[in-house]
Amino acid sequence: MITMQDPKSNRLMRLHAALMTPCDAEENISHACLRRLVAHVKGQGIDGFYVGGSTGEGLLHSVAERIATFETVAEAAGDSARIGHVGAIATRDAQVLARACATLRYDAVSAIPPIYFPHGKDEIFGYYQDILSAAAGMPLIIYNIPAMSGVSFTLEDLGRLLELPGVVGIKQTAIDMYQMEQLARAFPGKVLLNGYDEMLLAGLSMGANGGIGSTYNVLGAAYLELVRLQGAGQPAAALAVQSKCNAVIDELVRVGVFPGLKYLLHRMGVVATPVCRRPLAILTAATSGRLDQIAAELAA
Ligand code: MN9
Repeated sequence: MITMQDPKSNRLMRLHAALMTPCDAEENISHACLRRLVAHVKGQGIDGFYVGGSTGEGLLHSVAERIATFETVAEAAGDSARIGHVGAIATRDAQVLARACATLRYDAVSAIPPIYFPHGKDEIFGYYQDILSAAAGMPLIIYNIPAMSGVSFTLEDLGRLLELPGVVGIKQTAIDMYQMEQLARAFPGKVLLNGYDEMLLAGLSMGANGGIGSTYNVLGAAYLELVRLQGAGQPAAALAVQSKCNAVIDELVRVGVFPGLKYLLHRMGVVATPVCRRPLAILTAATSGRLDQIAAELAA
């Protein structure tokens, strides 16, 4: 187990894989492959799971499917930390999901802001309060991802959210490293998780005390090494590891990150198909760029 910057070692202040959700050829969730993937991620030393987020295609699943995924990961993850992503377009769905995570003894829940409708900030705060009240006692991590949610939180907005009883931290998926540092400075006890893997080193340097990432599914050991090197005061060596990871991320971004990761895991023999739930793409040998070669290198 790694200890991040906080010596008290909060269970949430670590690297969590934004877990993919494997599918069979008909786009149904494959729970057998999901268990295999959890074991694969743990085998790399990663002992935290963020379940049903963007990477997990949670928003493309029904509420019942999302709960079934939470259940399988609860069984498969052992002692690892578990955060359930419960964000939804409808508050009531998010509440049902939060209750399920509470029943399954997840460490925390997390949620994107409500999407599609252009809600005012008060409605968004109400949504988070409703999630907190649905699953009393569940710690909540705000998922700040302006590029995909369309919601831009100012530092003041995030501060207001962090003051709600039960809000323990933020998954900060934003390129604004200034805001990362401002959050770390203003809220030193809070869980601050870096969301863009390609900037993990920058995030840690600007005060993040952990991370959540899609590419931890395949590069988990490398990121753990990066964290170790950064903590040991070896920034140049940490940057070399970051650059190695980013060469893989460059290729994933070229073909589409989530379909690309599914394809990689498929080619590595971890999951049975490269299928994502539509409208996400399904990559083939013809559309997967250099991923066959990268899969062979990662599996070696
Ligand atoms: O959860 C992920 N965020 C998104 C974190 O996909 C929006 C990241 O892990 C990215 O996939 C990754 C590649 O850009 O940094």
